Order: sequence, then C-alpha cells, then structure tokens
Amino acid sequence: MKSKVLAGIALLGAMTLAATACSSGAGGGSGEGGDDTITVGFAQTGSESGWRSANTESMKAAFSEDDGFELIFNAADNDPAAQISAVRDFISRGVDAIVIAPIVEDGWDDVLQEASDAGIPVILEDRTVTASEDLYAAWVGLDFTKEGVMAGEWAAETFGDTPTRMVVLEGTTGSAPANDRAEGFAQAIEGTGIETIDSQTGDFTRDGGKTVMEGFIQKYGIDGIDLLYAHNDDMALGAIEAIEAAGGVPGEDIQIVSIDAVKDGMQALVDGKINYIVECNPLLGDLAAGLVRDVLAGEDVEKTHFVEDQTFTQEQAAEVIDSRPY
Ligand code: GYE
Repeated sequence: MKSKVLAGIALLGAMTLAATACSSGAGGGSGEGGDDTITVGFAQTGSESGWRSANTESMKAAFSEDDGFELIFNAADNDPAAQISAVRDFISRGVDAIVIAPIVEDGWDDVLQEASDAGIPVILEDRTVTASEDLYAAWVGLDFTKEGVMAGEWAAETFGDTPTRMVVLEGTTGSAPANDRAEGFAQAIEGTGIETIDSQTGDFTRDGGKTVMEGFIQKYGIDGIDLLYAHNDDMALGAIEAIEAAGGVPGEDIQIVSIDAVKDGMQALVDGKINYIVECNPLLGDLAAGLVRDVLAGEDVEKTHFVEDQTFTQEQAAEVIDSRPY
C-alpha cells in the first residue's frame, strides 16, 4: 500500500520534471539522468549459484532506468574485503542509497557507520549482519533458520530413530544462511538417529560441492553415507556428480535434502536424485526497490521484512516445475 502511494508520487514528480524539461526547450540534454533519478549502489556477493543469478536479475529488473533508478552494480566474487571496498566506493561517489547482500555476517560496523555519517541509507537484502540495527534502514530476505528447520523436519520424519550417517555441505563460512541453516537443522533432528559424521564448506558453489563430496566418498565410501544435507541446490548438484562418478545412485544410496528450489535443483528432485527441497525465494528486487523509495521519502519502515518459503517433495516439484520463474 505505502509503496504504491509513493510510486504514484514519484510518477507525478517524473511528469513534472518531464514537463519542465520540455518547456525549457532545446539542450536540456540530461537524458535519463534527471534530478529525480535515484542512484543506488548495489553490493552483490558474487555469482556463486543459480539462486544468486536469479537474485541479481530480479534486482536489476527492479532498479531499472524505466523505474527511475540508476543502478551501480558490483559483484564481489565472494570476497568480503572486496565487498566492503565496493561499499566505500559507493559512499565516496555520493550515491542516494546503498543496497548490500552481505557475504558474511561480521565486520560491517565500520563501513555502515561511514555510510550513516555520510547520510546515505543502507538497505540489506538477502543475508543479515551482526552489526547494530541502528546502522541500516531495513532488511528484506528469508528466514534461514526456518529453512534449516524445515529441511531437518523432513530428515527427522524420514529417518526417525534409524541410525543414519549424515554429511553436510555448508554454505560460505561466516554467512548468515550457512550459520542459520546449520542451527535450524540441528534443532529439528535432535533426539533422532541422525549423526553428523562430517561437515565442510562447499562455498555455495557446484564445484565446491563436488570437490568436498568426492572427499567424503573417499573417506567413508558410498556405503558409509546415508544422507546428505546441502545448504543449497548447487552444492547438492555438484555432490550428485561426485556420487554418480563413484558409481553410486544419488537419491537412493545417499538421500539428499537441499535448499533453494532453483530450476536445476527442482529438475534433480523430479528425477529422483534429490529427495526434498526447501525453497529460498530469490525474487527480492521489487521489495528492495520499494524499501529504497520509502526510506528516501522519509517514511517509517519496518526494520525486517521476511518473505515466505515453501517446501517440495518429488511429486510437488513435478507439478510446479514448469510454472516457476527461476
Ligand atoms: O541459498 C545460495 C546463495 O544467501 C540465501 O546464497 C542466499 C544463499 C542461497 O549462494 O544459493
């Protein structure tokens, strides 16, 4: 509601500006970069996964020129120091607002304080930080702990008291989704027969998942592993390659539960190579752009904005796979 009203106001503003530009006759020449253009610096994590590609696309579509934005996009290739430098660069360029998808949770206090001192509001999307809430205007994203709980509940129901040897492919070390998905899953499997025999980071990438899974298979053998919990689909997809290369049948010899529900992951679920997927919705662009507009308009916005996720069995995935936008 609020953002709709604001969009109306912005549109009126744009029309006024267009009218002024016309009446000033030739040579206005400022093109799309008129005064009402909102310049936003977006510090993306990198391009580690299918989820990330869908998120970047959603952000670029929402922060488009047609919608009155000039987006300065930076992808930090999963390097926290490079991401902080990108934010410092946005501050020195004097952007109107900064949006960050923080690679890791810690280490944000100084640069967020610098943005605040420069009077530039920061909106976080996707991942969270440990810095004080006072240092950013709002956050929009998913409940990663709940995602872990939902994945763990499936594992608890599937394996119950049966002694089960589980390996875990963790997301990027120090990232909010890796921390929270581990915690939520652990809560949900407490008291079951599931034992974590190994857990290592695959950095949310397909290659990382493949390499780490190869190591697990070498150490425990296909027969020594019953269950894989992958913090995202891409790592599960890499692990599937490793299991197949070692002569195993993913989804049968080793059951797999993962998080994201991107196209390739859903296809593997339909094919029976993954057994269960918890969704993580990457389409956060419109919500982030709405928050930027509201904050710049001086609106009071809620600090945290959770987007709902769902879960998919193999049958459910088969029903929806063709209609999903990512
Ligand atoms: O699950 C993973 C991506 O932060 C929620 O990052 C995001 C995670 C997502 O690389 O695929």
